[in-house]
Amino acid sequence: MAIERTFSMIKPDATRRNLTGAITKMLEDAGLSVVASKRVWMSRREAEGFYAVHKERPFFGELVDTMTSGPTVVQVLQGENAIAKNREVMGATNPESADEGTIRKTHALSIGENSVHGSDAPETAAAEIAYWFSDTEIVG
Ligand code: RTP
Ligand code: MG
Repeated sequence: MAIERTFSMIKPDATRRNLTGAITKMLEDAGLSVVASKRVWMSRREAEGFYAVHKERPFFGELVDTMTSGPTVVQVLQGENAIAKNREVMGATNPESADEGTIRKTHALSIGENSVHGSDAPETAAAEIAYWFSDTEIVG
């Protein structure tokens, strides 16, 4: 199986509750390695650009408000099948539907404050990594 990289975020609802370490441990315990990591307080412009694909959705304004409400930890994760594995560990978007043992079931507050983000495909992973990191910031 191929070694992949994916982009992950620990969202403001989670950094605010001091869950950066607990969530990172769940990712690492699943076999994913953190090969880049930094804490950012994103501007509205950065959040709108990152989530541009959702700009016509009714929840877009709320999403940007939430993502600019505090610090986010942006990370690049590396491992076998990293994109799918990360999404498995994250659990469903709505924590009420997420499986037991997933990050969202364990820690998320609501569909909006759902603690983590993870890329959904190789193309989005590459674009999202490049949005937040330069090549020299990623150390595999
Ligand atoms: P993500 O992109 O954050 O990893 O999560 P996802 O694929 O499971 O969810 P997606 O459909 O891409 O939506 C992106 C984020 O928007 C927020 N959202 N709010 N209020 C709502 O109905 C609603 N729907 C989505 C969530 O925080 C979701 O993670
Ligand atoms: Mg998504």
